[in-house]
Amino acid sequence: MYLLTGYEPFGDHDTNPSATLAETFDGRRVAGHEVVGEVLPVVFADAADEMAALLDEHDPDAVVMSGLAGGRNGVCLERVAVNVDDAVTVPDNDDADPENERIDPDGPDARFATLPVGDCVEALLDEDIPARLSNTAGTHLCNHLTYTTLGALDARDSDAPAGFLHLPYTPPMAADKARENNAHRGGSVPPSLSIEHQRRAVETVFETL
Ligand code: PCA
Repeated sequence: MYLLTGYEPFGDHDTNPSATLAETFDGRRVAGHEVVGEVLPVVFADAADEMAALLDEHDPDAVVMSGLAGGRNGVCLERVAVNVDDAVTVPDNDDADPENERIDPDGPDARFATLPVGDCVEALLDEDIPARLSNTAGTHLCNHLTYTTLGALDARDSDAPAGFLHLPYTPPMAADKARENNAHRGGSVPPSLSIEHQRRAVETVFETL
């Protein structure tokens, strides 16, 4: 089976497209594989344990993690996760606000996604979905989960490809931001991508595998 994770809302967001996608795909078959979709809490202290439980329960053939990265102008396939937690200015949903902390003091500085990220981007572009390979997943929970999940799969000798998909705002979220930014007075509006394009993006990544 293929595991797809998303996140609950966090920060000043009321929704998170990655949660919608995890719920949408849960129980469906894509590219001949059953998909289990799980919505994870945005809590640094729990992320690795929750993922370890999912890996133990499902022994997935692939792990596609997803999350919101407001401001990105397309779907981003993350190439790398670094050994740093820094919430910058957005504490997690338990109010944890790590600053420049190592995720694993004994771990490598970085781990590379094992998803074929370049092939996935090409497949997304072939579907006319705006996408690119990204060289930073930031230092918030999405990076943390990617780093710890790649380590957990390695420790299990798993050859399941794993990686992280960062998603832009949906159009309603971008409209909310535009209102906050006084767009009617010339303030900015962030980029967005419809949930249907985002859904198709996840499907395309699974099909590429
Ligand atoms: N995005 C955050 C954490 C949860 C989410 O959806 C991130 O990019 O780290």
